[in-house]
Amino acid sequence: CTFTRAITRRPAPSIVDGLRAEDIGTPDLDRMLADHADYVAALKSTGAEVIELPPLDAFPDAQFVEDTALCLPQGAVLMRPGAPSRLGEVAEMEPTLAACHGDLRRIEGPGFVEGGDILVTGREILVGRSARTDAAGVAELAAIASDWGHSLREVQTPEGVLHFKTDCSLLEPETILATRRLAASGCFDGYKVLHVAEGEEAAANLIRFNDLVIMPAGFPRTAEMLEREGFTVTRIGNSECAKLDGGMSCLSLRF
Ligand code: CIR
Repeated sequence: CTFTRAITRRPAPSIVDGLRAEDIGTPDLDRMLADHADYVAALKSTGAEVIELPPLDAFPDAQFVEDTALCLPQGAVLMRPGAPSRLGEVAEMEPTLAACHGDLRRIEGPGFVEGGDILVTGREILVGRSARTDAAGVAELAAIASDWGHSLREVQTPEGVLHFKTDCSLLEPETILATRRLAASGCFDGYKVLHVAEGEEAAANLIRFNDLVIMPAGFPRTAEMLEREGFTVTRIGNSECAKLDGGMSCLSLRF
């Protein structure tokens, strides 16, 4: 949970064309930019350096940088997004990671993996198969992880949930916040699991970043539970990214 750097990308006017499972309204750029600025400020407030990349109008989901790469202490792995409109985001991220993150490996294909399906815990890397991440992609990532001394376990993202991490987050090396529907699958057996409050499933995608838990605003019961558990919680508006199925983890790469 200790990070010195993060990479973010400012949203572009093309967010109105971003992918979404269900249309619940058109995202507003000014509001998203204001929330994004709060998010970057929260990351910086912990003492980390934030590399802020410029908007990419050609890629309406490019602010969700997490899906383009996995950063590990040994190096970074460039992903291969299963969403065709997002494949090109990886090449846009590559120079930044090449400049600041040592060894650079990549998922070559034909399989696919998106970073949102990967949860790195204190003991292993969990990768959820999903509509965006397939068996071939997981196998390729497992080989790279093994080269670097990590064990990787394939799990299943629940049906109808975009990414594995849509429904879970790491709070401490051995403590996970999850929805009941995901934890019920048993994939976190052996970990300490805290559950988001009933009806607050969208609070499950948050990040522990240094001393802070950075979570979406509007989930008071989950926020209070985390505070009772001793975490310092910062709430960030997420109304516009939520219209594109995005949340706190999607908006940064952290290392
Ligand atoms: C997508 O469908 O790819 C974007 N609209 C949302 C990506 C969210 N990313 C994430 O959960 N890591």
